[in-house]
Amino acid sequence: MSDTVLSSLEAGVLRLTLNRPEKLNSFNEEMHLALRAGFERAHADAAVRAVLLTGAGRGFCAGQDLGDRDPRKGGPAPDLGATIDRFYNPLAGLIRSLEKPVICAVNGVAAGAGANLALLCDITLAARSARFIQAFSRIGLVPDTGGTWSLPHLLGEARAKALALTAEPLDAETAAAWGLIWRAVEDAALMEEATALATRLAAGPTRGLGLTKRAIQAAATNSLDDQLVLERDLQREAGRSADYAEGVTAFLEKRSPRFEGK
Ligand code: LHQ
Repeated sequence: MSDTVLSSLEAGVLRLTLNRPEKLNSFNEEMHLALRAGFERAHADAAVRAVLLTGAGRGFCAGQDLGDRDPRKGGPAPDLGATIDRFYNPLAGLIRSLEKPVICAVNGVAAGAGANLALLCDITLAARSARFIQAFSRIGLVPDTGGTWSLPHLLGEARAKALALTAEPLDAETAAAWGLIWRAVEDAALMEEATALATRLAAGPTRGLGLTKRAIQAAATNSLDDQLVLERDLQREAGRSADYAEGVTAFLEKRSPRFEGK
């Protein structure tokens, strides 16, 4: 497996670490394929009950590796839509459709597609020194990797447009105060806190958590009536899980539950 993404499984948590630190973990083709393989494993492997995504070195991810497409080398204009079809959109789909919690620990600057990758995860924590930059407008591009969806959904149009049009860096504390991410954490405490959170969720009733993720995501397009019907259907499914029986039994027996994700 490529070392552009480091992968390890511990206590049900699949840790995926973007690992091109000298390029601030910007995406080349190899790193795209390695990250996709990591999320495909998360889908397929029942031993994976949560994913923790982070970056090696001082950055989280600086988006697409711009060195891969040097216009000074000439040739026809690149088809960036094809790159998005091939890499970014399938990655977004894998993260959103994974019915297991995806925690993101933004350890440093997150720019372009790197920023929007972090926003697609389920719970995003960031080191206080981290910055979120919608860098696209600096090079004449449009936010991708779901940015034009995540930003207005999470922030409303006014802040979404200002961030995307100006590409001004947003610090982690403001990102948390605005509701763009879950929490800003002291730099030295980030990985410990993110790992503890991922480990706690991985030991939880992960089928129910996965159904909860599906329900909340569906709310973006559903009416309240549709959502009420969906909640009923998912609750029916959750109610048939072994984890629900264990949760209620443990409550009645006044002990901690032992969930198995079944
Ligand atoms: C990089 C990069 C990088 C290569 C830092 N590439 N080397 C989708 C479809 C297809 C194509 C186009 O793109 C997309 C989606 C996108 O993501 S578009 C947006 C692409 N990303 C950017 O525009 C961000 C570019 N990077 C930056 O603006 C800065 O590096 C930031 C603000 C992230 C960090 O600034 P600094 O902390 O000052 O670090 P630095 O600029 O000195 O970078 C450190 C090294 O990393 C440096 O290499 P060097 O050899 O000089 O030490 C950079 O060249 C390299 N690097 N980002 N995207």
